[in-house]
Order: sequence, then C-alpha cells, then structure tokens
Amino acid sequence: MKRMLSGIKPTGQLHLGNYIGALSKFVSYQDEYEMIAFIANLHCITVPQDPQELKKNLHDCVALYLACGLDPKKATIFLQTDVKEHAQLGYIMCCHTYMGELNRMTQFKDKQANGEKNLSGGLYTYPALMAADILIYDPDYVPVGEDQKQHVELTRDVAIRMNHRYGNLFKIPEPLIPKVGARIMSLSDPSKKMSKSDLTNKGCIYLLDDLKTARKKIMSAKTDSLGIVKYDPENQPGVSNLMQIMSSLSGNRPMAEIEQEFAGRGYGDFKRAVADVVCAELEKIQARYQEIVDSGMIDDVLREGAEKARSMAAPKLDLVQKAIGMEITAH
Ligand code: ATP
Ligand code: LTN
Repeated sequence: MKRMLSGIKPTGQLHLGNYIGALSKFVSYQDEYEMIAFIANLHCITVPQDPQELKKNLHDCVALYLACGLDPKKATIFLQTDVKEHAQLGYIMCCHTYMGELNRMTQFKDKQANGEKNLSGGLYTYPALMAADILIYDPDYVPVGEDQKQHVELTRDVAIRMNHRYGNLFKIPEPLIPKVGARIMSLSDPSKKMSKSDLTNKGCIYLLDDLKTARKKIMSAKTDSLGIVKYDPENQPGVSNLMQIMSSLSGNRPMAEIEQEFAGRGYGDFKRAVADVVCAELEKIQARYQEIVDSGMIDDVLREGAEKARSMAAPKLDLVQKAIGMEITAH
C-alpha cells in the first residue's frame, strides 16, 4: 500500500478552503493509501499565538479531522509535538537547506513584502521543519493545496541532496494537488485565497460557522455584472469560485453541468443552491463534531496515533544521525 502524509496547521479555525483543498481529500484517500495525518502545532507558533486560543484550535482541529471522516483505525492521527523526532530532524534538515532556498519561499517573502514586522526565525526556517515532517515517514505522496507545492518541492530538493551526500536516506515524495478545489478563493475578494487570516471575516466560511452565518456569507459573495453562471476564473473569478465550491462538494460535478443547470437564471438562484450544498455539508460535519467532542475519544486517538508515528519516526531519525556521523555509540 502506498503511503500518504499531510499536516494541517490550525493557527485559527479550520475553514471551507482547508476542507475542500485538504481534509476531504485525506478522507477519500484513507481507503486506498496508508494515511498519516498530523496537526502541525510546531508550525502554529511561527507566528504569535494566544495560548488559550491555540489550545482550543488544536482540540477543534482533531475533532474536525474525525468529524470530516478520518478514521483512526485507518489513518494515523497525531499531534506533531507528541513525536519529538520531528523537531530534531527539523534541525538537521535546516542545516542542509540553503538560505537562498528559504529566501525564495513565497510565504515568508509575502509577509516581508507586506511590511510585517518582527517576523520570527521559525517562520523563515519552517519549510525545513516541514521537510522533516514529511521525510521522516518516507511517504509516496503529500496531498496539499496549491500554496504548499513549493514547500514539497523544496523537501524533494533537500532529500535528493542528502541522499547524494550520505547514501539512500529518504524516499522522494510527490506532491498531490487536487484538480478542483486546490485554491478556494475568498468570497469577498476572489483574487485572494480563502484564509483564516481574512480579517473582515466575510470571505471565509469556517467549518464551525452556524448555518445562518455561512448562508449569509455565500449570499453576499462578490460576483460580477455579467449575470451568467460560467466557469471562467479569469473574467468571472467570484462565480467560478462558487462553482468550484459547489462542484467539489458534489462529487466533482462537471462545470458544464452546473452551467447548464443555471443557464438563464440569476445569481440569486445560483447562490442559494451553492448555500444549500455548503450548509448540508457543514450540518453533517457539525453534528459529528459534537458527537466526537462529547465522546471524549480525542485523547485516546492522539495517544495511539503518536505511538504508531513514533515507531516509524524514531528508526528514521537514528538512521539519519548515524549516516551523518552524529552518533558515537553502536546502539
Ligand atoms: P491559511 O492561509 O488559512 O492560514 P494555511 O494554508 O496557512 O491556511 P493550513 O490550515 O495548514 O494553513 O492548511 C491546511 C491545508 O489546507 C493545506 O494543504 C493547504 O494547502 C490547504 N488550504 C488552505 N487554504 C486553502 C484554500 N483556500 N483552498 C484550498 N486549499 C487550502
Ligand atoms: N506547511 C503546511 C502545514 C504542514 C504540512 C507538513 C503539510 C506542516 N508540515 C507536512 C504537509 C506535509 C501549511 O502551512 N499548510
């Protein structure tokens, strides 16, 4: 069975972009692949966090993983800091990543270009930690949204470099970017991706938004004055984004079929239909979320997941340290 690994960094509440671009894909892969899904809490603190809020987001994120359908019997689900090998291999990867490579990473570059002050060293080096997160498990595939492709490519480069230098240490993973839904855009500004850093809060639908709020956000989504439901991301980014949302939540329904259904009908009708699909999905997720929170199963899931993950990560870290010459005992 091929292995697949991905992580989510819940610096805020999970949103529909995370669900469509990442979470729902993990769920559909878990039968076909050996799935490793972790909560990247070390990555969360690359930007300042309120401790109480972070704790709540981490807890919600695990509950939402499960509520969205990840099955702990099939997938290994754990918290990054419960497997200390990530941080240690992260440091080693950092020492094998060039500053020139880190300088090219758009996430850091964008924040710097925006004039954000006091960016942390952790934010700058975090792609090296991400490389460790991945390579320590030898996955075949890394399913991520479009924004993370660059980091997986860096991971491959560093792995190839280390394999060259020390012998075969790591499997070279492939990024897996979904064809539809890899980049869900903000509802209020479809030129930006839907993101929890959206301060207006209008462009982002959170998985735990109440249904009325979610519906309202869709009904007031920015469209255009053309009045035609057509998939044309360049000229009709708002409408195309809503179509992507609808399509990915209805089993990748073809765009042509959606265009046909709404031919000659206004945006009001179309938005109502999108809102129906979104609310039906949220309702299912939220009901399951509540059951999971009430069941108290989260601690057990994380403990078992961490044990399983550690049994894969520890031998790999050992292999790497030995190959580099860092260990002096034979054990
Ligand atoms: P944000 O920008 O909202 O802070 P993020 O990408 O930094 O999001 P994560 O929560 O770690 O943070 O993202 C988890 C996964 O969701 C990643 O694979 C990412 O590519 C994907 N993802 C995030 N936003 C979107 C989006 N708007 N559309 C599709 N996929 C997304
Ligand atoms: N960097 C990712 C989260 C992340 C990740 C990973 C994804 C951390 N480690 C390993 C895939 C594989 C993000 O910001 N979304």
